[in-house]
Amino acid sequence: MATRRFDAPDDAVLNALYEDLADRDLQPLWELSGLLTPTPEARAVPYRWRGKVLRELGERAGELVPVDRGGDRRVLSLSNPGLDGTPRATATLWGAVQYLGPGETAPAHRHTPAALRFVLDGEGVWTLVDGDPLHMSAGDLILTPSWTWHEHHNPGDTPMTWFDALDLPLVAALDAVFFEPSDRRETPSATPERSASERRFGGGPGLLPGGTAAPAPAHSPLLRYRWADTDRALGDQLAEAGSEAERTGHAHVRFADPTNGRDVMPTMRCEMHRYLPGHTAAAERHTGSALMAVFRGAGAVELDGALHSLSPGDLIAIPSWTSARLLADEPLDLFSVSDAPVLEALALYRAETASG
Ligand code: 1HN
Repeated sequence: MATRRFDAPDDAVLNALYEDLADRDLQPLWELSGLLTPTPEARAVPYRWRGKVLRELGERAGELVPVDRGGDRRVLSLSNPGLDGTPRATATLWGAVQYLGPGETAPAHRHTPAALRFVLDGEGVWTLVDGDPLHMSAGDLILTPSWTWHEHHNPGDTPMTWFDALDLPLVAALDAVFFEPSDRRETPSATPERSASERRFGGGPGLLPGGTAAPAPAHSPLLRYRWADTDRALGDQLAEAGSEAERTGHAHVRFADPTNGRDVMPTMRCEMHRYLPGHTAAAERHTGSALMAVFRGAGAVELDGALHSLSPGDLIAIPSWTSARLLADEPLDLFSVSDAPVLEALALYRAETASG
């Protein structure tokens, strides 16, 4: 096909076109660059927040700032240095530490962004999810899915700090944030050792309630995943002669909806990893971003070639397409949360393992 030929236009005439385009809120694509990058170019940077610093600053906030300021939560939000001072850990994930002192309550509210808590240390706080009291103890994962009422109570005499992750930046980008505070102010009257959600859906391996199933929610009906179970699953993988975990020194589990094996919530995948010293798991990169929380052990993570040492309580942001490799000096237990279910649902998930 013949291509039309153009005489070089007069600068003034061309500039007039550009001004008219701008006046009418239009932009010529031929003047735009950097839109279609060969590979993802995340603005968030790979980053580590030190557990020791997070704990100390949480305690100071606990002494100085009442829990009712700022959405009824005493939360220190991770602000990725690549994201212009916004309180986002990555483009899609919010990460934070929350501090609740003895006798304090963070009152009930609900919002469309989904949240989860991973307990790094201590115990004693009860989170009520739609009124169901869930005890929080070290190594537990607690879900507060989208639009569920949730509140935190610390009836004990020791403060508690935990890791919060939310899909808030993603939900905000989709302009789908709704929030509602509750005017109910009650302390739980009974706190059974096992929550209602565990009594129904955590009855034992492979056991689900019989009868006609109620309409399935979009999230896991099991709201607490206990450390004793996670720990046993990781240990069993490593102990099984000839298993991939035993051969590589890297065990991992994915927290799943027990009724269908899907991720715990539509927007977030949760996993627990155990790396043994000398493990042979390769560096990996994938689309979508992740946050990691160091539960126990010591080692380092290499993110796009830069080494960050790891100690308990450290939080790490891994932006999309960042190459990550773990090194363990002693058995290293890492919790991770990512937006992988979103990338998978949209057929945008890609992963690469470094060779050699
Ligand atoms: C929130 O509701 C909680 O309920 C924690 O514990 C962190 C960060 C941003 C927005 C809402 C909670 C949060 C949050």
